[in-house]
Amino acid sequence: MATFLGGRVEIVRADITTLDVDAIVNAANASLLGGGGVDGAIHRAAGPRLVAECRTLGGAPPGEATLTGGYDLPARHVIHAVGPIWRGGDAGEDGTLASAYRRSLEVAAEAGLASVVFPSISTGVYGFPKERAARIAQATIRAWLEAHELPHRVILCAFSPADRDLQVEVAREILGTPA
Ligand code: AR6
Repeated sequence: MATFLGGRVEIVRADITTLDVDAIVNAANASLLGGGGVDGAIHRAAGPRLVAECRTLGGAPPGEATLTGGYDLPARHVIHAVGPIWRGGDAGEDGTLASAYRRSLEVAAEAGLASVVFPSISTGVYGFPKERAARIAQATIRAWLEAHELPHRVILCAFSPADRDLQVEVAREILGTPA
């Protein structure tokens, strides 16, 4: 585990569905009705009551984030963030990805949540380049934390050791040296 920004940001390698926090962020699609990747894993672990709640939401556009319960997950809530599909980089993907992180943090703060975990949104099925995504994620989180008290703790959850090393490398470059 690496921590930085005064201990408010951590980088861990884990299956996000196992983490006991106030909210895990889901890399959802615009239907908010589930899919593959981390979305599929979260829905499997949360049980059928999650998709039942999601059906009441009516979907969300890319860059948005929506709060639901966590049901059978150890996490109390799920924040469903819709990232951009990578189309080569000239279709506003960077701004949409930053918005997905920022809106997730806004939703968490509005709900009074202290601890939030993010997967690397859009870097799987949606094809966003991983290093570029890590820079956007970390810069957006830093800017948010500089201006807001909540959440107290933000965790970047990498699914593979290589993804974890990449996040630590990016943190070293742009945010100062992680412990
Ligand atoms: N824990 C943590 N991270 C994970 C896990 C897990 N259990 N499983 C995968 N990842 P992706 P996207 C990582 O494809 O690119 C779905 O079908 C994975 O290694 O899950 O935003 C949705 O319904 C990668 O780094 O999401 C959408 O249609 C990251 O999570 C679409 O995929 C994101 O990969 C969204 O695509």
